[in-house]
Amino acid sequence: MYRKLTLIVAAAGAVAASVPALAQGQRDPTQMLERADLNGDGQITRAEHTEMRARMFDKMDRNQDGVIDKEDAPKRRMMRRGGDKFKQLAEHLDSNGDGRVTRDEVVNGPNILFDYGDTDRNGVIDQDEMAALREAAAARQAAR
Ligand SMILES: [Ca+2]
Ligand SMILES: [Ca+2]
Ligand SMILES: [Ca+2]
Repeated sequence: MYRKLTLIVAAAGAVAASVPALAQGQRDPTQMLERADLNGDGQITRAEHTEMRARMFDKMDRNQDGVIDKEDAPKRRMMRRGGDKFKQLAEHLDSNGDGRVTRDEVVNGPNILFDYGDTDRNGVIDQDEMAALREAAAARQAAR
């Protein structure tokens, strides 16, 4: 019984990990970073992080015109929660606040999370740095 439950929990975790951060509305930034480890070597390079942001942009830019704006938002009556999350993320990404998020803004914009995590500034977030980030995120959650 217990064993079975553990299996189900593990399976649910695997599914959650494959769902894009946007759909999940993930609040823990380290999970977003972990997903950026595209070659699965446990380290996130700046290139991998940039690639992840490009993929995220392409997912959000539904009509593929190179700009995320309200036309790309999910239809409200279809997925209300998804729409709100889309708005939040779009606002967060819109660095100059003009209501439009260009691909350039997302892919080449300031990399605050990466810079914050890469404490020794070598262009790679290694497992130690990731662990430190995770601890910081957990501490923030606990303080809430
Ligand atoms: Ca990697
Ligand atoms: Ca668009
Ligand atoms: Ca580093």
